[in-house]
Amino acid sequence: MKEKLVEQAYAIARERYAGQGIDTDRAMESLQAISLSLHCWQTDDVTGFEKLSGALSGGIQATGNYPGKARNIDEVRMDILKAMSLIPGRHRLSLHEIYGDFGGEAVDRDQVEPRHFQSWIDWGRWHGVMLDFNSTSFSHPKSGNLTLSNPDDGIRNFWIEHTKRCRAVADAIGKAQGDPCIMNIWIHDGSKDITVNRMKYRRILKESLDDIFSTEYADMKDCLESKVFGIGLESYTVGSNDFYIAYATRNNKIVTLDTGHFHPTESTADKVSSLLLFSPELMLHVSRPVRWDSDHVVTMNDETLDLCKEIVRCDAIGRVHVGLDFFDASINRIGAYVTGARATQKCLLQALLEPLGILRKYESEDKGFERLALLEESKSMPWNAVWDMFCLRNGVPAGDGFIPEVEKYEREVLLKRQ
Ligand code: RNT
Ligand code: ZN
Repeated sequence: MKEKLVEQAYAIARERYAGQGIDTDRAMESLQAISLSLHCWQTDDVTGFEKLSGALSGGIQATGNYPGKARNIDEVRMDILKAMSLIPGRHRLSLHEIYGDFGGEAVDRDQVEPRHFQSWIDWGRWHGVMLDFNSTSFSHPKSGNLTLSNPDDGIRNFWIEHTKRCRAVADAIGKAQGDPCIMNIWIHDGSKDITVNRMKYRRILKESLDDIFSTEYADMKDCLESKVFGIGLESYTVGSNDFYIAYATRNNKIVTLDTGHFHPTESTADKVSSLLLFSPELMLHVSRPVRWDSDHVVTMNDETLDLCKEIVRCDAIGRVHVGLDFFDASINRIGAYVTGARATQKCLLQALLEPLGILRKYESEDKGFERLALLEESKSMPWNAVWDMFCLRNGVPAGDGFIPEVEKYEREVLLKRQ
């Protein structure tokens, strides 16, 4: 898009927002300060670099066979940097344990050490990318249906050891980057059919977590992610929403809300204020469920908009870690990152441009029609002109200008990977 056009449109938008008491430059500054935590696993359909890596398990699925999937650590890094070059702002990268730099060695999950992430730490420092972390309980011969909640001592202890080591890795990362590494724990544990032992597995999970968290770390933060069900584990999930909310509030841990992990008409946005009243921080996995937790690329839909608006309305930008979590193997994977990340940022920007002062005044005066009407009018305010200006100021393509860039990368890099 022509710079001149962006500037002209922005000048008009700034004036219109000023009429509602909104400073567009300040909104852009706030957006600039929000780092998304980009998930590394869209590059290669959640495969990772383990020597003996098996099929994706744990009730999650990446469907599609689009060419160009990253095959090794260098390709993942290259692809992430390409995606980041088309997303305005500075962003973090969230690694799963299976993306360690194992140098061709077979390093089992209970053997992982900070040194396996040294090259990531160096890479992050070199490129100015902060890292976050995830333990990996799926896609392993010992994954089965139960990991941390497994009554079998051998299997459970294996996963306890894995998760403990992951926390040590996260702490080492956090220390090295001088900023806490946010570590997420999601386990798939559950049951395909009716269980008569709901309490038993949850009690074991509680005890495993108590053991895992018995070490205090200064440079990492723990997050716990629930979900409703996984494929092949439809009847029961040990780590349910209730379980983790109770556990996290009692133990000062952070809850991760994945937007694909609730019943289809349940609002993730509505959960933000409740959690923030009892916990200082919150972690998000922004995703797009289509009929199930399908992990489609995030779009600027009502759910994502509502969620972002809620963060701003709660005045909680600094308390919420915004991670992305989608993996679509049926389209260009770099394009998937750029589209999903930009959609999330567009939602955040619209939230920051909301005329909250006026809306709240209407509400306090019981002016329901006026509140509704202004909310409706806000939808067609020229936020897109502010977005284009934000891109311009960040030196990334405005509008759809990133599409040819992704296509060029596909031609020159991705298609040569066959
Ligand atoms: C799965 C969870 C989890 C994973 C990643 C790979 O349903 O959303 O966050 O997507 O850990
Ligand atoms: Zn998730």
